[in-house]
Amino acid sequence: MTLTGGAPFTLGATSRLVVDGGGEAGAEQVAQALGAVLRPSTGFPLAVSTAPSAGPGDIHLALTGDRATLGDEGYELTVTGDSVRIAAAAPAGLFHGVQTLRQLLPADVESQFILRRRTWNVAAVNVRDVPRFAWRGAMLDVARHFFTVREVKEFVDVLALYKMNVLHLHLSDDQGWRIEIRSRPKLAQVGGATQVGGGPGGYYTQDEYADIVRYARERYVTVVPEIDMPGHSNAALSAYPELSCGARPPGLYSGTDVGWSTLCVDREETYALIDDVVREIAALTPGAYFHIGGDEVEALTPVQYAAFVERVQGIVERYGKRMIGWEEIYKAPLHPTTIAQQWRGDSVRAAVQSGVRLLLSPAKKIYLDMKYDATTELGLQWAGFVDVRDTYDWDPATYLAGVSETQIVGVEAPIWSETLRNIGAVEYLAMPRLPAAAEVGWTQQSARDWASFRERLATHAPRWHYLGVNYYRSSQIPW
Ligand code: TNX
Repeated sequence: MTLTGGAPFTLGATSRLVVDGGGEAGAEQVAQALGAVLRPSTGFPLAVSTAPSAGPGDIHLALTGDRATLGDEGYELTVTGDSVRIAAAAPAGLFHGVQTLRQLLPADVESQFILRRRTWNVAAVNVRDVPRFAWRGAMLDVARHFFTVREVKEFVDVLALYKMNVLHLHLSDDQGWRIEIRSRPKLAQVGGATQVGGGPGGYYTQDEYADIVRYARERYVTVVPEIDMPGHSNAALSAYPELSCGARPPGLYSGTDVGWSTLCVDREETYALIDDVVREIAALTPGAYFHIGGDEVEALTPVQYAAFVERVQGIVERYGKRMIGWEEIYKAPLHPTTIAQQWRGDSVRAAVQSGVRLLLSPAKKIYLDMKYDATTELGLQWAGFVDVRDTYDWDPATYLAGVSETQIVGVEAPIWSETLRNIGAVEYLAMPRLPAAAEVGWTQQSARDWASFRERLATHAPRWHYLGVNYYRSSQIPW
């Protein structure tokens, strides 16, 4: 980024959003999205135009960026006294450029009410911005507590604001099954009927899930669905008890113990059910990945576990998806297209040796369900306290001995919801650590600096106030 020192750009009543997208629908949608952000606060009409030339006062979105240097997600932003120009090779890059433009405008731009006397200036600047990692995600556990479609969309809005591009939905666990499976209706109807603490739970119909996927996609966020197996499966077993061969009889569970449940891996019926589930969810999911969980299985032998994971990898691939699983899956023979999601870090080197790539979610750094400090009421603390600096101040490329940058697909911040009963509680733990995780995923290590980050982060609080996003006022940040 270079501040050129020239006169600032001023958005005005006659400014237009001019799209040079070669007829590509995505580019025009990004312009509409920008208009939707700018119109309520400025009160300007900001007409979207596909006229060939942008004039003074216009914001110009152009798909003329160089794909070789910008990829699909990078962008160039040029602000002069005359105009704003965002260039990218693909709509995703334009969308990211738009998020940066939002941040360069005064925080008041996020207001839902017209602020007529405000001046809408943007400093003259040249930005060239390309993500470090391809996978920059957050996981929302909708199984321990259920979150409504509206709540999930609010969460997607926050991801999009920080250029995160993956929403991993943890759709099943011991306490709840959260997605309709038409060939196995009891999974959701019976298995979705409770949550931690015994509330009503809930589940997404397939149409609702598709709606979430579409909403996320419009914001360049890919949904990765997770069905946790063979453990964390009590909700499924309470719906279909015949698939259990465990010591503990399945029934709805609203506690928070882990490790005790498992599908009966030696029965063919189990794989028939998994086939139905993977087939239906894969058909609703445009993204390339299907997450099979695979974590914390204490009720199987290592041989049983490995054979199960290998067989499920085949099912996932039969339905056109690549498998991802929590790091324990390295114990099975994996294909190089499979991803292991590191979280404890004690075992993943073996996975890398088999050619598998890693998604990094080290609990001590980016488990956003950990308490900030001893006074935090929400959250857990098994991995220790995690304040903003812990989430920010580490380098994925050097974090694990024997694992280098090329073996890492990216970083993901999980939010487990044992203690989180609504999206306001999720936001309290996510913010302000989620923007820290986003920068770990986006920005080259050489350009990252805690002293700068904390100053920049502080300026976002007024934006969160306007957006209605809850957050924790960490004492590490000069708010
Ligand atoms: C471990 S991380 C789990 C989850 C819990 C979480 C709480 C992982 C793969 N499994 O079942 O919700 O800790 O922090």
